[in-house]
Amino acid sequence: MHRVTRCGRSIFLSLIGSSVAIAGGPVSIPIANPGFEEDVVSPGCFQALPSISGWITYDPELLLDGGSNAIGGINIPPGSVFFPAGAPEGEHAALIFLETVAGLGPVGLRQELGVTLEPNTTYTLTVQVGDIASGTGPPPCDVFGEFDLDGFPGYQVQLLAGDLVIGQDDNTLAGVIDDGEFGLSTTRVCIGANHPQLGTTLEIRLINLNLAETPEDPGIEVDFDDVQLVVEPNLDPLLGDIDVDCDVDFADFGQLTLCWSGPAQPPLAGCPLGADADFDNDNDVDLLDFAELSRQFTGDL
Ligand SMILES: [Ca+2]
Ligand SMILES: [Ca+2]
Ligand SMILES: [Ca+2]
Ligand SMILES: [Ca+2]
Repeated sequence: MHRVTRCGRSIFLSLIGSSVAIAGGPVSIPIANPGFEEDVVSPGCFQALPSISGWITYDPELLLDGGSNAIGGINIPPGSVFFPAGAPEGEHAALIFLETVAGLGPVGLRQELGVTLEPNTTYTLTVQVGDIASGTGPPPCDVFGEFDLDGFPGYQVQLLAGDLVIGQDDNTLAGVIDDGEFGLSTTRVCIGANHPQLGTTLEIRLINLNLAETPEDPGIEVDFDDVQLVVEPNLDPLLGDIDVDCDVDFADFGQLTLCWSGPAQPPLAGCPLGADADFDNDNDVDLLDFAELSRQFTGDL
């Protein structure tokens, strides 16, 4: 459950040796080669590449061989047999093509960003994810004949901080996009005041899950384009979120218990981390505040 929290405070992003203040609005985090336009491919063609500019290959099972199993680029003009609507952004997209290693593990692209995870922010990662259609490219890339690219092997789009996945789209577009279509993947991550990965470096991963399909629909390729990451301060307090982690769950009830104080006691004595559990602002934490917290509960029962 990602709901936006906190009131207007200036937040500073460390950006590759400099700082950029974001006092209110969203700010785009720089990404190298975000639309995969830097590696030029002939119009309408696709091409295996040893590497993709700005990105690092993620291949934990060592499945890539540069031929039958490869990363690369694809040039997608409108009317392309592979994606009739053309590229979502520019002319090119990245591809991860795994023809002979189905089911043996994921392969992807990753990029470490020059920024660290900041408190009281929401990150929104968007990526165009493509399910390529079968077809034969135009000359000079028609020498390979027709590729059977029916089906879809699944994907993940991940945002990491310090090597830990803090948010991801785990294949939600599978069954939504069809052969020959791109769809927009959106991952929103609300970061509270005390997230354990604060200060660690952000990273994006784009993954072909390489799930085994059928001989008729082998599902060997996923395409990616137009990667964008936006960060914005959490502006509105989420009532009941005492521990400021962007939800109201049992941890917040635990905090409320610690903050419990009757009228005879100093208000809010014992509250940790400056937590505010006096939701009705009557200078105590009692059953009325407990009832308010119950109304705001967003966690899983
Ligand atoms: Ca592009
Ligand atoms: Ca396909
Ligand atoms: Ca909470
Ligand atoms: Ca109260």
